[in-house]
Amino acid sequence: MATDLKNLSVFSTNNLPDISKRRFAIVVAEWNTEVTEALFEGAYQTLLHYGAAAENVVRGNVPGSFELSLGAQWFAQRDDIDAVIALGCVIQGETKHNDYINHAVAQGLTQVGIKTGKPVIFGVLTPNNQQQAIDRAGGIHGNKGDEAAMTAIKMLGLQQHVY
Ligand code: DLZ
Repeated sequence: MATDLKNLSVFSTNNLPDISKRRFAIVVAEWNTEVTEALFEGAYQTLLHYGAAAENVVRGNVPGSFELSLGAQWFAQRDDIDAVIALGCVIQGETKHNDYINHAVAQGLTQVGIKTGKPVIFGVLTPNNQQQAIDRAGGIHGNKGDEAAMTAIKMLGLQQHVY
């Protein structure tokens, strides 16, 4: 028997919240800047497109993706920041460094979100090569920076619904 949804309080992420007064931090890794700058541009323009005020978006660079977690934490701890978007690109090399960095930053960002109770978005590309990265930073597979910003907006909507 199908569940009767009429009396259920359902939050759909199709209902985007008003973000005109919300404050965002975008943390950007400086490795593979051709890619991370495109991710930043996508994230920033998406926030503006959906109503964020330019003065409510701050940016902080970190040396590499491994440093995204701490950079994200410093912003997320600020009372005046509602959501953090972390952007990086870790390209697979001859060694396993990428695995270590990817796992560390995924876990680190997860912890920052849980610890601060704020949306902390994983906008890190983990491609096998440069072309795969370019394809996902404004290329044939879209721009994952846009998606990261949309995810932040949707999580703020859910947070508003829950609280
Ligand atoms: C060391 C390193 C390497 C080899 N590759 C990348 C990469 O592809 N993408 C990236 O964002 N960062 C890389 N890094 C730097 C590390 O993230 C980190 O900055 C250093 O290990 C110092 O902690």
